[in-house]
Amino acid sequence: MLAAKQWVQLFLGGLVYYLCARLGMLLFSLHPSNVTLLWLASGIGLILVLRVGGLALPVIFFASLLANFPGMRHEGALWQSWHVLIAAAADTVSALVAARFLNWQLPDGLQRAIDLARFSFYVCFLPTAIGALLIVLNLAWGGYIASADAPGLLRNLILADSLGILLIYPLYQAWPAQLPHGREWGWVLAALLFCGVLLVLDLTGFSGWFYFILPGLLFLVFRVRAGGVYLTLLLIVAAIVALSARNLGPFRVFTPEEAHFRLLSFVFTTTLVSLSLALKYHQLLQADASVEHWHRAALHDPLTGLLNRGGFAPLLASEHQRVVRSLRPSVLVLIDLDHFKKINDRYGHPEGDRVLQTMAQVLSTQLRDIDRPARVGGEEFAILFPESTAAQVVLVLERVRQHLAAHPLRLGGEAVTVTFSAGVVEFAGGSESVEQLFEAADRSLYEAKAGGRNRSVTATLSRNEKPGDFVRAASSLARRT
Ligand code: GH3
Ligand code: MG
Ligand code: MG
Repeated sequence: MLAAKQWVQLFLGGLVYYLCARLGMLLFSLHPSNVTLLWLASGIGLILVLRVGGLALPVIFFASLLANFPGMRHEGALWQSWHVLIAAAADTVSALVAARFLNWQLPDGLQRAIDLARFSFYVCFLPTAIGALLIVLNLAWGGYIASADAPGLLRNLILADSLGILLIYPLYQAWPAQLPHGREWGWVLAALLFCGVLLVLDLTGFSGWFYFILPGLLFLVFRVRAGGVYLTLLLIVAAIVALSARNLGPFRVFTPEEAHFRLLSFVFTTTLVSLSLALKYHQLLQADASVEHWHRAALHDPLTGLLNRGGFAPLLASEHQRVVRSLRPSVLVLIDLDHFKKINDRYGHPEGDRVLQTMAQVLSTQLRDIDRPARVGGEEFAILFPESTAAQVVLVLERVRQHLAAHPLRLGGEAVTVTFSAGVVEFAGGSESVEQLFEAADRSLYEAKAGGRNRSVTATLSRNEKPGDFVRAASSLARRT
């Protein structure tokens, strides 16, 4: 059952639909052909279906029926009602199809510029083409139009109905959050005034100036919230179409001389608008790239290019969560270089930096692709080994040691072998927290240092005991100097 509020919406929606349809026939219809150039009712129909669902369909049908009736006055009363029924059904079907296609193709609505192509095709073109085809066939069959005029009418109906959706739906979506605020309304009024002046110029014979509404609108796009632009657009389009329907304004029949100026104004303003959009797009891309750059910089260590502590912590946290689900163990290792102060003291800080870079490089090349090393302190590294056991990782660390031993660094003309101590902790979905994992690895690292350095010590997390209660199994490895 619908709530009272929805019944009110349904009634008001039907009323607005009827008024928009009548407006289309009275203001935007060409004489004497009666072809409507702007059909805002299609946008209202789409919104009605989106808001109240299937119950909107009889309302649209009825409103369209009422609106169409006077426009299709014909000799035979029976024929008339038959054709008016089909026209109303066509309007109803296209509203339903537009709403279905919108939910299917763009469930979040029209959010990004890139969505506009899909929106134009699925929500504007296809549904209105179905409705327009029904209407044109119906009109041709009823003898309202000559069959030779049918293709032209079909084309105009599709455009007029699509335009209704293009003008109404974004405004609906922008309401009320994206409406202009405070001083932005001033820009909206200025833009409307600017367009009004151009229209008056056009009406007084200065034809062609009208195209300058394009850069005017573009200026507005970069000044006010989207809703202000949509509203301005709706008013301007309605004004142009209403004037043109009376062979007035910028699209009346004109002289060849006027045509040349019109051409120049058109290509000039189109160039200006396209250039401006391309520049804006370039600017957006640059802004994106810079955000990406700073984001990366915030999570990485500039000296080694490895993740820093801030980049490593969320990685460990998400692996910890994953392990809780999969129950396959992973390993956290903390590494601290041995007697690193001596290297700095003896060879200088820059050489010390070079040792850190080499260490990072060795870690990156000796580990699997899925293992993630990070520099979490001065000469401290953390490594996450997903889907591994402590025993496997201790062997990997041994391999790193052998590599370092086999490739001494040349510092100040001397060959120096760098060694490290490591604390290893395996976790497999126990009740320990990420902080407790770090603490456990840190304690094992301390033990490795105390035990003589250049070794790995494994901490075993006890599953049965309270979190934070660790049973440590020291697996010292043969020490090589
Ligand atoms: P231990 O075996 O007990 O770890 O001895 P250690 O000398 O390595 O002692 P400790 O870990 O306390 O010393 C770390 C040293 O690392 C101190 C600091 O000068 C140096 N260090 C920290 N960050 C950097 C850096 O970015 N570059 C260089 N070159 N040295 C750094
Ligand atoms: Mg240290
Ligand atoms: Mg150290």
